[in-house]
Amino acid sequence: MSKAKFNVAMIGSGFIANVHSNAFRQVGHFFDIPYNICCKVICGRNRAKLEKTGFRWGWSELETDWQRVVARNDIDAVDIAVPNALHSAIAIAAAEAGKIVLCEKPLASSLEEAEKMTKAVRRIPNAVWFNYRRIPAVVLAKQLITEGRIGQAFHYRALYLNQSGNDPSKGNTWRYKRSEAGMGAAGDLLSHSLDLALYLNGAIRDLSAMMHTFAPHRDVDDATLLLSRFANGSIGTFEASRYGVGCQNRNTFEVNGSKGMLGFALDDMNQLDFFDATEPANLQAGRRIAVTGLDHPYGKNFWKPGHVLGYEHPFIATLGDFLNSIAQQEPFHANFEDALVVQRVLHAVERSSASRAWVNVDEIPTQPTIKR
Ligand code: SOE
Repeated sequence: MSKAKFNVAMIGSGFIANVHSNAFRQVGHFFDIPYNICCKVICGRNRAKLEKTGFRWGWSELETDWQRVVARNDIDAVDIAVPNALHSAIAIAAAEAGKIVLCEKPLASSLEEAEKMTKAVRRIPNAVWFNYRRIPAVVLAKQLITEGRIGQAFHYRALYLNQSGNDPSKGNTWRYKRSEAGMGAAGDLLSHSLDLALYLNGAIRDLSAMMHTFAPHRDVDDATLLLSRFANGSIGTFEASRYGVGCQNRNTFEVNGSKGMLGFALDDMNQLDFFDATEPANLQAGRRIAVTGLDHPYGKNFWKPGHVLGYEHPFIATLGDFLNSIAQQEPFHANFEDALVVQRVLHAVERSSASRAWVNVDEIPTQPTIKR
């Protein structure tokens, strides 16, 4: 049966555009999708990067003007993989042109923009690339929590550390400029930890945060730490830093509950630690589950049991699930609404750090970003 053509436009040609391009190329090999994905046009400001990424992944056309791309009537979906401050203009224009919209995280460089974007896409399929939600070990953690295997949650603990901030060669890129990124480690790393916490442990009610910059003259946070209270009664600690020297991409979470504990580390992404406190005391011990079996999440999509996955596979799973949700007209997560909740928490983080006070996430006005 010939599949419907699905023409994709990618806005962006940097690191994450390569990861997304791989997902568009690979998704049909691992997921039964009713579409014939066509990597139609890639768009970027930097010609050399555009050609390199475009040719590497076999994009049919190169373009330097995103407005021309979203106006085309032969494009079904627009994928936004550019600096955060550009997300809103592109997403709103693509939505108004009736395109399906995928966007990198964080959704926007301010809460105000994120609200406008979410309003613009409310009638069209939309997705945000919170890729870590679809790591099989993370999906298994969600299943165990939903089944009540850890009981009432007491603590949620998250870390996201890398060492890019301490690298002078990196200091001048868009990620370190407020005008292009909106935030630093908070937008780039903490947003991932918050999305996972909201997915696994539910809503955050209030928080107290500290944003800190180590590099002189830098106008974004290098590190952000926060304490939080969740609606389910548990308490949380989060630390995100680009000065985690010794950590290349350390993304971890732990949950302690009345019946047990769960632990995950991206460094060991195919494993999940589970402690069952309902076992007889003399038999209790932590176990490390290899989440690569046929009965595990996505166990039938990728390789045979015991064959491990890498950083790129959750992106392929995100796309596979999104395309099938479009075909079946079913809701998809993480979408713009989910990312808006993350943006609201990030906004509360910024306000709490500036006021050095606890902030209730749902009571904060959507004022424009405040000066720290
Ligand atoms: C930061 O270095 C980064 O590339 C993030 O931007 C990504 O979102 C994360 O997945 C890996 O680290």
